[in-house]
Amino acid sequence: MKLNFAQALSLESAKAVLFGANTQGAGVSQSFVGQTLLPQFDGLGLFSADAIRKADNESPGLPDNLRLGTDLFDIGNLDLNELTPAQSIEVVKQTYSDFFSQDKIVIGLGGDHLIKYAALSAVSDRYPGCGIVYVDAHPDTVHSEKITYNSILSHTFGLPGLSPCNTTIVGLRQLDALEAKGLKTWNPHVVRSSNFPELGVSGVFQKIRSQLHACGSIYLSIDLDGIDPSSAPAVEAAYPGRPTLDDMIYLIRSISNHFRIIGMDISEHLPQLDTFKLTALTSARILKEVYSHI
Ligand SMILES: [Mn+2]
Repeated sequence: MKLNFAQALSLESAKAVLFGANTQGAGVSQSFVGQTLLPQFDGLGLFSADAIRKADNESPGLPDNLRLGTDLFDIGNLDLNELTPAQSIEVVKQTYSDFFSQDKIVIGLGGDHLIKYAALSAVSDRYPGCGIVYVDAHPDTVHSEKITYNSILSHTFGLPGLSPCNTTIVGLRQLDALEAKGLKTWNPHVVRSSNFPELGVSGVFQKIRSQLHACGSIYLSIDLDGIDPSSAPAVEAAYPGRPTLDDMIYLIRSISNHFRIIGMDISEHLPQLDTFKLTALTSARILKEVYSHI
């Protein structure tokens, strides 16, 4: 399946490229919602990227600046069947690396948290010193040898080109003791969910801008549970708070005005829970907004 909005005539001529990667293997949280759904994922053979494309194709809409999708090319889904988690990470990393080396903006739709580590590994190689805006209700800072949903940033901070001082976690609102310990150890920048009513979304952007002032480029990594469940309910570990979709649109526009967004990923969409397709539509809107500013 392809996203109808993506209308570039060829990959070569496109400025931005979109792909799906249904990575699986980062584990599931204490809610166990994902654990009960995973076998159905396999049974349906459903890429969550396809659920996002399908929702947007059925209910299309332009980004705020009305830009058409003529510079966006959709290559479809990567074939990760039968691959181990480590092999999947390598294939996704290589995909990001190949397109980065062609100077394209790279947009990957997961899949679970493994897509984040794969993408960030490629960012580290190609864009050392790049800033990371990491939208997530959780810090993912647990120390663990294995690459799991709650240890992604700990592993990311071990990559040579990326660092906590160039990273902002946006929307933080749910931490257990282990995550809190890891957060204290690594000490990345944070914008809490509760900062949104305190600062307003423009104040939140100013905070991000000053936190990441040393970075020219920004990579945007979105765990959908970081978005307000009113905009993105179909996730395993939903927890109330901000940013909303409109907050995200404002932040994307502001970040694009002051930095260069080099790519993004969106992960953790559970189509089986997406009764009204709000989460899919939110995901599609976010990727179109990012694209619209390149
Ligand atoms: Mn999360």
